[in-house]
Amino acid sequence: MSPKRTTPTIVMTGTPGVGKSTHAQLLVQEASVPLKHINIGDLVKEKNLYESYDEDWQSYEVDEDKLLDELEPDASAGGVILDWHTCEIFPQRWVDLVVVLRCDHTRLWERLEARNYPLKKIQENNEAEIMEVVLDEARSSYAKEIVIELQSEGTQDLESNVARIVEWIKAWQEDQAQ
Ligand code: DAT
Repeated sequence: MSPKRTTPTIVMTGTPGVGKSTHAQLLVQEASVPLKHINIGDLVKEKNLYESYDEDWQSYEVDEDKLLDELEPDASAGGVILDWHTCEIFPQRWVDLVVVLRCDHTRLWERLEARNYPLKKIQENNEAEIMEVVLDEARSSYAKEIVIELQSEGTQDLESNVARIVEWIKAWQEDQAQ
């Protein structure tokens, strides 16, 4: 049996550029419990949790075993937001909520252009968003009750999404306390 957490582990996922980090940062500020935001991309670079780097795609080939070992203590204890563009790697026993952020693909294209991504990387991500790749992955990896899909077009969405997650955390904690 998994240990009982007193604060949840939340996976914040979605195609690059949908707003995961922006949501996670605001959630850390707004939540009534302490939450640690773990940006997996940054962690992978910081702790050398990769096997190689692809110049063409400007992306790291992650060493998944090393990454999971690194995350285990925090993620199993709870009180963390795991922010990454993929989610199926995280074991179900860690995860209390999966938030899949979505964004209109033309808006996403602009956000990724602003990051100076190579064109093929913008195209690949744009297509992935249209095809709902991350949403499908979340739905096939976790119980459907814990997967929520939220739009992330602008600041109104951001604020209402974060408020909704804050309320979800309170309800989750009440449930756990029973
Ligand atoms: P991700 O972490 O999913 O790669 P991000 O949080 O870095 O994405 O956001 C990419 C850019 O888009 C950044 O400039 C903030 C902006 N953005 C994303 N979602 C937004 C939202 N709901 N409201 C306003 N800006 C948003």
